[in-house]
Parts: sequence; structure tokens; C-alpha cells
Amino acid sequence: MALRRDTICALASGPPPSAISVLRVSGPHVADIIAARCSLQTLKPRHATLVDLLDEKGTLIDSGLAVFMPGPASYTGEDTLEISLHGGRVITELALRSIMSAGARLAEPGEFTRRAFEAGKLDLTRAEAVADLIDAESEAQHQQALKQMDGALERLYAGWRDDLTTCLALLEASIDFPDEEDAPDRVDAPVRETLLRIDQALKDALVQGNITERIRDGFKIAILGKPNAGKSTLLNQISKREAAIVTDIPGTTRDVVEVRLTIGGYLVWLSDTAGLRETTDIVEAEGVRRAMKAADEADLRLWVYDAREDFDMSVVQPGDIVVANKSDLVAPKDVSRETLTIVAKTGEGVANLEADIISHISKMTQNLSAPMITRARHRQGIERALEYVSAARDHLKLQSGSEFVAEDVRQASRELGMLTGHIDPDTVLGAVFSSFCIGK
Ligand SMILES: Nc1nc2c(ncn2[C@@H]2O[C@H](COP(=O)(O)OP(=O)(O)O)[C@@H](O)[C@H]2O)c(=O)[nH]1
Ligand SMILES: [Mg+2]
Repeated sequence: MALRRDTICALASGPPPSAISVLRVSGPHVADIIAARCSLQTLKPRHATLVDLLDEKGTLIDSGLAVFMPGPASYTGEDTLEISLHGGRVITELALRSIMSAGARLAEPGEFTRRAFEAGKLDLTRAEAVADLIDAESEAQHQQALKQMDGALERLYAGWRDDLTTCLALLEASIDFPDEEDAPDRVDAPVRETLLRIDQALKDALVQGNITERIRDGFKIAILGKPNAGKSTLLNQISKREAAIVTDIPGTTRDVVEVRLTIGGYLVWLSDTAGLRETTDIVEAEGVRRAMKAADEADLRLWVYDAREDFDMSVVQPGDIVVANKSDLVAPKDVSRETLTIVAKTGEGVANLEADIISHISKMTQNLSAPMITRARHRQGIERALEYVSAARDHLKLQSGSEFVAEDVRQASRELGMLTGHIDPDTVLGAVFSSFCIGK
């Protein structure tokens, strides 16, 4: 791993003006920067000390609380300084300039965490959890990121890799001592068993990962139904804004309108679609095609119909929600008792519908056994590992030779190693850390 000799600095708190700005500095020159720019020559490690921060001419910029954390017992593993100043635009700007002129450069996005990773403070899955914790918009995302931060995912992957390494050791022994008569029994049986177990575990992780990726990226909910049923009105009502155009002209909504919001602690993408009907209008027909696609991709489908009309239940799949809208236009005695009834226009009954949506999502998430995969990067890595594990099992079945089995096992282990960063082509690291914010 490349040795980094430069010192980085960044504003770690939100953009000024704010009550306080936290500046962070990490690297070998931190002690020199303190001596050059603070009113005290040295700071007692891990103690909050009130200091004056000066510019290069010795002029006061601001006073603030400074904490010096010598490496390796710091977040990055390097000497680190965190200083809290008043969160003014000018103060922040002058302070950064002063620190940079004393021997630091501005950090790139995620560079502090990347250094922590390179110092072995956390693996890639925990580093990703740091980003997820910061980006979390819903409580479910927050909970999931906390588990991952605690190393749940790292331990899962490490366990699989350990098992693969055990297989590899057995296989290699049989390659080195091919003449031992009982080698096939001694080697093949335990390898076959272990590979079968890993194969199942990877598959389970992929199935559950669909849900955890949804928790992280948002559940997709599609509003479907005939033109004029009130789908756009319902979208606006739930999202509490005029996201979709509402008129009494059937066929108004042509494209899929998506809004992002949180319902009951879950992040969801609610999409309003063109009404489903036969049409000769090319634009509307394309809208209907997109509506069908949204329906296909949705985790949850909301069918809306006009309570004055009949609803064709044949389109409904298990797990879908059906709502009768415009119940204000129906005599109370004719209002269905079985289906959920709402008045999208006024919001009546919409709270019940939201409760129903939450309970549907909760059902999807309730059987999750932590830890879970949360990112496409992990799903793809596990899919590739699974392919190698299957190939290894095929070789074993066909008795193609331990060399072939071993090579696939090695590749599977490599794929898992890239997920934790134990095997880390630079491209993987670059892709992971570039999505971070500056100062983290
Ligand atoms: N009376 C009544 N009218 C509604 C209700 N919801 C929607 N509408 C009206 O029905 C028409 C079609 O609504 P819209 O949301 O555009 O339907 P969409 O084609 O399914 O998106 C509009 O004139 C709405 O104002 C409702 O609950 N009650
Ligand atoms: Mg509409």
C-alpha cells in the first residue's frame, strides 16, 4: 500500500454559516501545524483545549476548542487535529487557508476514511457503513448502517472466506500428495459439504439482499389503475405536494412520475403511472408501456379504482393493495367493507392506506436475519463468488481434478476478499470512497 506522506485538511461539518465549524487535519505534519498556527506550541493529547488559531502572519482568526489525537490511536491512524471554531464563512475560509499554508492540502472526498481503511482501522464494508450512516434518510437505513458499522457484514464474508481457505488447504494437499489412496474420500467429501453450505449461504444472502438493498435505496411502490381513477391525486396527497398533474381528462399522466419520501421509517419511491387502457395515442401508449414496466419492477403495487365502478380483481397479485377511491361520490351504504376506501382529493382514509403500506413493507423485512448485503457492489461480488462456487462443485462432481476445483475456490475467495477490501484493486477503492463527502 502506498505510503502517504502528506497531510490533509477539510471542513468536517456542514457548510457555513453554522454555530460551529469543525476542521479536521490528519497526517504527519499535524504537530508542526499546531506549533505554527495555534497559540499553544503543543496540545495535550485527547484533551479539549481552548486555543487561538492564527494566520501565517500571526493575526488572530478565531478561538476554538482543539483536540489533538496522536496516531495510531485516531480515526485515520495518523496524528489528527480537530478544531471547533465559530461557523462563519470567513473564519472557515481563513482557517483552512492558514492550515494549508502551514503544510496541508485539501482532502478529497472520503479521504479520511480511506486512510482509516489503509491503516487497517476498518474494512471496506465498515467504511461503506460510515457513508451510509451519514446518508441515511430513514430509521431503517440508519439501523442497517449501524449493524454494518459493527462489522456484521465483515464477519459474514470472513466466515465464508475461512471455509473456502479450509477447502483450498485440503485440495492443495491432495494435489501435492496425489498418490495417497484415500485422498478422494478424505478431501472430496468435506470439500463437497463445505461448498454446498457456502452455495446455500450465498444464495440466501442474495435473496435477503433484495430487501436490504431496498431498505438502503428505497422500496418501489407503483400506483396503478384505469385513467381518471385518482392515481395522481393520491400521489400528491401522500407526498404532500403537487408532484403530478391532476385533471379530469383521462390520459393526463403519460410518463411515470416518481417521488421519494419516507413512510413509517422506510424510504420509498412512489410512482404515479399512466392509466392502463387501450389507446391509439402513441404518447399515451408509451406511457402505458412504462406503467406496466413500473408495475413489474415494483416491490408493492397499489391498485386504485373509482368506487362507482367495478374493479377487475384478476390483475391483482398476492401482496398487492387495492383501494377504492372517490368514496365521497358513493352512498355510504354502497361503500365496500372489504376493500380500503379513500377520498384521495381530501385525504380521507389515506392514513389507513399508509398504515397498510407500512405493514406490507414490515412483512417484507421481518424475516431478515442480520447481517445483510446492502449495495449493488456486494450483490455483484456475491453473484460472481456463487458462480465460482458452482463451477467448483461441478468440477468436483465430474472429478475433473483438484487443480480445477482449487482454482475456482480461489477465485470465489478472491471475490469475497474484494468486498471487504482485503484484496483491493485500486479501482474498487476509488469507486467506494469517491461517493463520500469531503471531510469524512
Ligand atoms: N370526488 C372526487 N374526485 C376525485 C377524487 N380523487 C380524484 N378526483 C378527481 O378525479 C379526476 C382524475 O384525477 P387524477 O388524479 O388525475 O386521476 P388519474 O388519471 O388516475 O391520475 C380529477 O378531476 C380529480 O380531481 C376523490 O377522491 N373524490
Ligand atoms: Mg394521472
